[in-house]
Amino acid sequence: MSANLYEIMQNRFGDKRDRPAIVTPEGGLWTYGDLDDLSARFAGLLRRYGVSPGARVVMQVDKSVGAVALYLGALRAGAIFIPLNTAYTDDEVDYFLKDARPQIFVCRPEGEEAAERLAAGAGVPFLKLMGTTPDNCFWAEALQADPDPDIEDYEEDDLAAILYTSGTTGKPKGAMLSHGNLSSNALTLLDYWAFEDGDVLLHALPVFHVHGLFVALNTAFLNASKVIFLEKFDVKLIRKYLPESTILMGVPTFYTRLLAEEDFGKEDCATMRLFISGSAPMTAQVHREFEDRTGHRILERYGMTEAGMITSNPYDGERIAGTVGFALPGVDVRVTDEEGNILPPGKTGVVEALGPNIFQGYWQMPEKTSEEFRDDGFFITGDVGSLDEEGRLTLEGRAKDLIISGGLNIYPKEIESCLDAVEGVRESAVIGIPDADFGEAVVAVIVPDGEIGEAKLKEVVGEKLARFKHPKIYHFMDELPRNTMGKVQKNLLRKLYTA
Ligand code: MLC
Ligand code: AMP
Repeated sequence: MSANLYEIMQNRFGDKRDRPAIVTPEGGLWTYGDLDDLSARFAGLLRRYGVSPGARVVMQVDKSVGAVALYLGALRAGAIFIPLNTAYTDDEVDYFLKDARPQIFVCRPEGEEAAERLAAGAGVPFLKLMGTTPDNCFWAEALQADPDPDIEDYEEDDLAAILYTSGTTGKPKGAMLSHGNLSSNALTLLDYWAFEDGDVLLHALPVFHVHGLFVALNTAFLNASKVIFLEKFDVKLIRKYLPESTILMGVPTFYTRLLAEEDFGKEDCATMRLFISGSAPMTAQVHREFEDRTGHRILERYGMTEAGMITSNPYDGERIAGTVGFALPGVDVRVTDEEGNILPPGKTGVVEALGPNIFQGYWQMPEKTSEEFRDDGFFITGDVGSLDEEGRLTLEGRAKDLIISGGLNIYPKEIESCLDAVEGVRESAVIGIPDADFGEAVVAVIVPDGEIGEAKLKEVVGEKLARFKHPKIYHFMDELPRNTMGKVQKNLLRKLYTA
């Protein structure tokens, strides 16, 4: 059998084609048969536009069933699917298009003008527009196209997707994920989280990241589950649909926002089997309060763009707040010191992982790739933590300078480079401070060099960087605190501005 993820899915939902695959609050219903048909039409269309195996398909569109079917169509055609956050600015998209060199770029209708310029500049042969309904767009074109049932015959190592992730230095890197990476991880999670017939997934995450696309959708489709598909997280809609669902996957902000509803509690969760949290740390207090209010203990797991899911609290065993659980079956996790020596239980160091889930390297960056792997194949995650005697992992920080806000990664270096280039800024430091809603909030500390005001900084940042990366607060200082090595002491800044 082919290792193409789509073929594995099709084999699992093949005799359940009448089952609902996706339902929407607007009354939309797509069965597994409908989704199979629509993805075959997208596959045919992609092939018609010259998407041969290994060609890239970049998609930057709002969440919709069309977007999901395009993802599945790309898998079928053997394309490398590259979803982009809709918050990315033209500058950011320009970089991704030039780096990925796709055969086709599918974008939102509102972005047509800029997209035409960007696609032309990057030499992208085809630009297509896709909205959130099948009217008058690439989705409509797919509906009129003939279905192409062929599924590219692939090996496990063949690429399925590239997901861009920013870095502590320089430009974003494209993490290459293979069909085997995605299928092994999703099949493991199905088992580990005890998916069962009749499970209904409430889906409110974006579909351009590992969490919403691969963890949530791949597991649901492999289980032939119904997905209640919300355009985005909306606490009212979540409460409306929880009583029809059995599983929710979310970032910690989902849970703090639910808890902020005074009357949220057991009644909302009567049909629920499992609440899963990840992408950012969840505090023990939120864990406790959620359990007190609903009777459900949230299952926290840990993952990464480059690795999919790495560890998880157990389904049946004890779920401990503050730990991210055990290495998933088939995955090895260890903790090492700076030289790469393996540390014993209880000692804190960098978390490393090895397994069929670990990515194939960064797109066209062999040197960056080799920097992040040990000689024996372990991937250096950049997260800091410790294992206990039983093998439970507790994350204690990050070796990388990274802020996680509402489950989205923000690399301070990227914002600092943008701010430092503004006339009137001598230098800047960007830090994350605790935030009740987003977990961490971005704060910029500016050392002026002449006249510079917040308005100008906001204008420049607004042009260059996606909105979620924008500093929520600007502070001005005469000088940044530095240690004897000349390194900015961000811990001091965090203490100062948290206070
Ligand atoms: C939105 N904003 C954010 C933000 N999301 N700012 C910082 N961090 C975020 N995550 C901005 C908006 O642009 C807006 O700006 C303002 O904050 C308020 O927006 P909102 O309406 O309150 O936000 P909302 O649309 O409700 O989104 C919040 C959210 C969303 C938490 C629901 O960000 C979300 O769905 N996050 C999940 C991200 C995710 O999927 N992460 C997984 C990555 S994979 P303004 O200026 O207009 O007011 C991964 C691996 C793993 O990490 O382990 O899973
Ligand atoms: P990304 O690069 O967007 O895939 O984000 C991955 C990062 O999110 C990891 O390297 C961790 O730092 C963080 N992360 C994911 N899950 C958790 C979790 N449960 N607790 C703490 N941090 C997490």
